[in-house]
This record gives sequence, structure tokens and C-alpha cells, in this order.
Amino acid sequence: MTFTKPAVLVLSVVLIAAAGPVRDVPLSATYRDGVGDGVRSDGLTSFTGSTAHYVNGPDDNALVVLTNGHYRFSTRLDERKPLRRRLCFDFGTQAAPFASPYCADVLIGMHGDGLVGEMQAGDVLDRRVKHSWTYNGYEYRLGFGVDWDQNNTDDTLPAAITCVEPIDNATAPCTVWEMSSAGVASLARVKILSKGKFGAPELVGYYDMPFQVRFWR
Ligand SMILES: [Ca+2]
Repeated sequence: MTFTKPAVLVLSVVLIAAAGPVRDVPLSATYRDGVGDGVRSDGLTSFTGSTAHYVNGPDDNALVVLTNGHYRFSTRLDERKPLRRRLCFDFGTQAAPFASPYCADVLIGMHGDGLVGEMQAGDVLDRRVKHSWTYNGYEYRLGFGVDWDQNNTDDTLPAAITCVEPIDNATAPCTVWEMSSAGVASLARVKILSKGKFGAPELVGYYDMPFQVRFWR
């Protein structure tokens, strides 16, 4: 069996070489901000003059990139600069610890099988989406399809991400994606301890937090 290993190794090297280097793809993003939407923009547009809510890079406090095929978003790219852009949550009439709309410096992490960067028009992927922000000594985590209590069971349905452009070329790499959920999100919090450690997760509640965000190259 030992002589099979070099063959596997060579094949891996060839595949990596064929795929080329992984690059971050700078994106712009705009939220639907519909009536009843729970995850929303801060209502501002990019400083670049673009009509997009958020533009990677030039806004310097807003970041949208694809890293290794996954979507990542932060309202503040450089922690040393003042916070100028936020993402907002509207719990509507649901009992929540935040008065709506609540706007914060938010990081969005998105994970799941399949690479967003390799989608083509019409493809749909499930995505576990976690919005996190800090407040009063806690990190709050609003999640779709996440396992808030870390018992290896996801507690809500994931969001869906759909490639919507270019529709006239089904084999071209995706240029426009829509991520959405019509469903329930879990809101949990963890106490921020020293040295980047967190306390045990506590459930705040489950909330209807529909949203849609379109992002594009
Ligand atoms: Ca769970």
C-alpha cells in the first residue's frame, strides 16, 4: 500500500496547479430592505457614488469579498478607524433585547458545501450564515442554519444563495448572487472573556428575520 501514496501526492499537486491561486474577489452588495425584513442595510450608500449599499475597499469601513469561494462581510475593515457603516436588525414587534432597528458593527461569516465562486447561473447552495457583533461584554450571534449551542445539530434552516447572472451564458462564472432567507434565525450570545476566549453560548431567542442581499463582482 505504501507505493500508492506518491501517486496520490502527484495528482494533488496537478489539481492545485490547474485550479490556479485562490484570490479574493472584491464585491458590492445591496440589501432588499423590504417591509418586514429583519436584516437590513444602514440606509446609506457607498462613498464611491455607487448606488450599492456597500462596496469593498474604497469605503474602507465596509468589506465584501469572496475568500476561497466563501462570502465574507464586515462593516469595518480597519478596526483602528472610526466606525462609519453598520448593518441593521429589525425585530419588528418580536420581544428582543434590542430596540429596532438596531444597527451595529457586524461581521458576517458564511459556510457550507460547494464554492460560491464556482457557481453558475441557476445554481443554488445552502449557506450557514452567522451575523456577529459585540454589545455590553457579549458577542451576539444571529444565525441561519447554525448550531448555536454546539451540540452538532443545526437549530434553524440555512439561508440559500442563488447565482442569478449571467443568465445568457450558463457556463460562465457567476457575477451576481442573491442570498436570502424567509425563515427563522437563532440569536445567541457568548460572554467575551480575556485573550479572545468566550463563555458558554446562551440562547436569547428565535426570531423571524427574513432578508435578501444581492452581491456582485
Ligand atoms: Ca444545536
